[in-house]
Amino acid sequence: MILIKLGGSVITDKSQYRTFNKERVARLCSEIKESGHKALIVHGAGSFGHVLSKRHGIQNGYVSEEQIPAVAEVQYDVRDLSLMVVREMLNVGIPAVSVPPGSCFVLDDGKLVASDTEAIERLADAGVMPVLFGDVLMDRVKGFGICSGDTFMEKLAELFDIQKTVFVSDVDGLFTADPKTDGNAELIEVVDKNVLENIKSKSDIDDVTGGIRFKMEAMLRMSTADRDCVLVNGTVAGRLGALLKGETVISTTAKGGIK
Ligand code: IP8
Repeated sequence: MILIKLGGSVITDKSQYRTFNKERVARLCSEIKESGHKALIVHGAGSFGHVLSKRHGIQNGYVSEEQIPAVAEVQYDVRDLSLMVVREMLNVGIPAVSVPPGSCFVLDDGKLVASDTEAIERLADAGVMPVLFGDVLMDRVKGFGICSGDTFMEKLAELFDIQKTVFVSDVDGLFTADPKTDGNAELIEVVDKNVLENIKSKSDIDDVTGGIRFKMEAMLRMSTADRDCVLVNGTVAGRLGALLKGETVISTTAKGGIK
């Protein structure tokens, strides 16, 4: 089984509150279906989650009563988004169900507590793919907080037998610098422990490099000796499908784990 995160930047317009990219999601679902792989899908929140969460400081936990209606609004919005994603999956013949993490799990001082995963496991075993997403979760210490889809990727990779994890984003992969502003930026095709060490040991680490290091670490954490983690651009038609079919595409692959 392949574990795929459809990033919020791909499935929504992140700059416009609640803007769903229906055509793109439909295309990505077709590419997944046509690959013939069984896929477990997680998706990001994009402009359905980040705009209001930021405005009301949801990620900081409870500060004032004023945040409570926003907690409900954000949960409504990401559920709405998830149903739209699942509709596109159903349309191409992938049996899937949206599983709102905020209704199943809690946080403990920002850390995910997902002790009861039986429903998710039984759904997947039956072939009805559970779709998790970045959501607002109640927090035992802070009242509430945000749990990113990336955290659920890590959880699902522990629970299921996953051959490959794929992050579908709006960039071609990880670069040595920001390709939008630096003409010398080069695509990093393969990331392993040594590449990470190399980046870490650079004395002139700037913000961009720091960002790359953080992403590399996250991707390496998701990779193991026998499971790669790939970052691929989902805005380019056919690229995810080609990757899933085993073709070589423009992307960054993390290999070998972090330890
Ligand atoms: O887009 C964030 O999830 P992500 C969830 O996967 C919210 O990082 C509610 C902002």
